[in-house]
Amino acid sequence: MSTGDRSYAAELSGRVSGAGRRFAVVAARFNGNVTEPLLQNVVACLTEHGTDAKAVEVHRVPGAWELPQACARLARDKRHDVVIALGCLIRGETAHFDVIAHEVARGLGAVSLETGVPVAFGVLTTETERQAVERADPKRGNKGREVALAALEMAELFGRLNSG
Ligand code: RBF
Repeated sequence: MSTGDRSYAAELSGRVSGAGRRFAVVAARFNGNVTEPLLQNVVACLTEHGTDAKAVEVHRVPGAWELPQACARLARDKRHDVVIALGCLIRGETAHFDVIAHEVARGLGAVSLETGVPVAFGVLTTETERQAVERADPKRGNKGREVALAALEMAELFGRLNSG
């Protein structure tokens, strides 16, 4: 596994089921050469694990800054088991990188805690574009697959907890 021992992907892959689950995916258009492969691999992983393709709702926002806003709107509706946020911030190219990255992470966490709907965090923060492209690449970092597996696990956990 290219993501190393710290990753949960190998443990979860093929062992979590998306059957009957509903997901919303919000992808930032900014750095689309990174976020589009992330999106494709999220959708592929969800459907490979039994999620109906029609139960995966995809939305796009201009940039990472808008992710918490759109995720909050979707999570409040309570129509999805998990909301998945996808974006890419590159330090070398982004003025105020630390401020934006921190605010996006804080905002997405707040959405989940305030709505009770899990939000999966698929926002890459890298030093260079090359690192970001590598992490999104299905043959290398495959972070899209990783975030989808986290979403599947959280859907199962909350499904169990919500049904008492
Ligand atoms: N959005 C991203 O998703 N990734 C970025 O690296 C990024 N860098 C930005 C750098 C600057 C200086 C500005 C002004 C915006 C950037 N954005 C980026 C877009 C941001 O998330 C948002 O879409 C816009 O600021 C409009 O609200």
